[in-house]
Amino acid sequence: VSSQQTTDYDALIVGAGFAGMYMLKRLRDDLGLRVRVVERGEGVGGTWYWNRYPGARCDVESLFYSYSFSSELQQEWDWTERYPTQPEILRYANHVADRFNLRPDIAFSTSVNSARYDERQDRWIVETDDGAISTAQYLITAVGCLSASRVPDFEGIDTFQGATYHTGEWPHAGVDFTGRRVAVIGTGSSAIQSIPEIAAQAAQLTVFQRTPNFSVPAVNRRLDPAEIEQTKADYDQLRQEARLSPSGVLFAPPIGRVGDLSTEVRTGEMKQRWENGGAGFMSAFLDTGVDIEANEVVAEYVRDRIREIVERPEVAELLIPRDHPIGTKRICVDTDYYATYNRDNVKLVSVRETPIERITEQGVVVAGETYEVDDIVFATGFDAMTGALTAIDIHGVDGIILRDKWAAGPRTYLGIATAGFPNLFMITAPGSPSVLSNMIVSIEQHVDWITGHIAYALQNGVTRTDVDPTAEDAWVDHVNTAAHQTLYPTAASWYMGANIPGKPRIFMPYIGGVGAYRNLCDQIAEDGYRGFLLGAGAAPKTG
Ligand code: NA7
Repeated sequence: VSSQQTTDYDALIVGAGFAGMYMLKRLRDDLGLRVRVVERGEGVGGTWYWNRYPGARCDVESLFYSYSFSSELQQEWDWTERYPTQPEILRYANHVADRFNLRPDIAFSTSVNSARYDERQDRWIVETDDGAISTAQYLITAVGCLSASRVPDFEGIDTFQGATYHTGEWPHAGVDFTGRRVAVIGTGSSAIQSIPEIAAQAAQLTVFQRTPNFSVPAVNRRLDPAEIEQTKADYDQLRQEARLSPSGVLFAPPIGRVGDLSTEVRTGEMKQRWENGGAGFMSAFLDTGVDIEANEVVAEYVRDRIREIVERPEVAELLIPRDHPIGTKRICVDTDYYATYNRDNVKLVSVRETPIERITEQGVVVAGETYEVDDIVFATGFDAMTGALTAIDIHGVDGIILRDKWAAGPRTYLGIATAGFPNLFMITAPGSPSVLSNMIVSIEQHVDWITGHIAYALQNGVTRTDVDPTAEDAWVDHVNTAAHQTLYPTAASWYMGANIPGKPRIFMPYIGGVGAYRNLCDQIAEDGYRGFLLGAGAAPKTG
């Protein structure tokens, strides 16, 4: 450290996606702090910067998958489609960066290698991959929940002669699959969005499916100007309702418990929601997430639609999900996914009983048979929620490293802070409801709350804020108890860490809902940040 020129900040933020950008704005413009953002990409946008695969689109409606903090911003921006495409969301992120003059405070193409808490100074010492060292009183991670992309270590993967892609690290120039034989491995949300588009272009598409997923139609469309105008007129109220809702999205409310409703009423409700499109299908009934029989009624409705859409019965049977209750893996929202299997150039290979053996120069080997392809698309997901955090060497007090502290599963207080790592705030960490919600609603809540916490510390001479381990234990228990009152932990999902071999199986997000969570966080703030150990001592270094 001594030989290096160091730069001192009040706060250093990791990541310039929607969380990092808004965090920068609040700390810089509202608290007047000296803030630096470090971003590994060449531009802003986070998830929407990296995930440029064909068909990439948000599953939350555009009018609500957007910031609410600025009335001018939400009034002046015009979304074009019900569900925004990746390019449109990225344009929006860039617009926000320009409009609020965020770029001068972001170091692009730079990654954080390590962060070490200096207990004498109550400051973080942060080392980036350009060799620079910075110090900051506060370290705030805005690294995203699905940002550490993962390709399984298939044997022979390096011998493949064709091109390989991961959906989460898609080339910026795009990929032209015209005339090519393409393999897609995986059938999660990214695969379900890209498969119809790749199939329309490629000579031949082979999909390797381990676990079938439930998907509902998006029923995407151009937005009607009158609809945009109406929403804009009502924005203040609608945003507030979204903030206090369970998921940050304004779905039509459930009509009752499955068991209390006649078959006719249930089917009518599901049909209407299916035809309307989107994830609101999952909110038809009160008990789908907690009662397996109720869940089966909804699951069976979707299975029937798959049987209806897919012409070849043996293919339909392979596509029908039976391994997990519907909704316990994030529901996929698609455009023509199931119908794509009616195309002559699309083949579905189940790798459930016979896993992918290896990859050779020519292609993918399953049950002794080689599927020859020119390109392989890995739609194999992410080391979700913890991967991007544990990739950084974060050293807290007494030499503890975050990765080691979380070896048996992540532990946080409110999904925002973790004991032994003072002055570290994590936006949408495990233990927060974020990934079960409209991300932007959760991000704004976290950022506002962290801003309030830092303002409180500044006003009260607090230089060090750590989590009381007792409060953390209680929160971890609460998150766990809440999850186990539902069907969610029964699925081998990335919420459970189940997609990464060896990762502890713990339900990571908080299932209590964003509205209830917000109220709880507000109450904790009002109680003087109950559950935090607030200390004064070391003198602030900047100023
Ligand atoms: P997901 O949802 O984690 O999907 C990854 C897919 O890759 C899933 O179908 C996996 O099957 C499959 N996979 C992973 N490893 C293998 C191996 N070894 N062999 C075969 N198949 C494999 O990631 P996405 O990018 O699609 O979506 C992530 C989130 O982004 C999504 O939930 C939305 O919130 C947005 P598995 O189910 O594990 O058997």
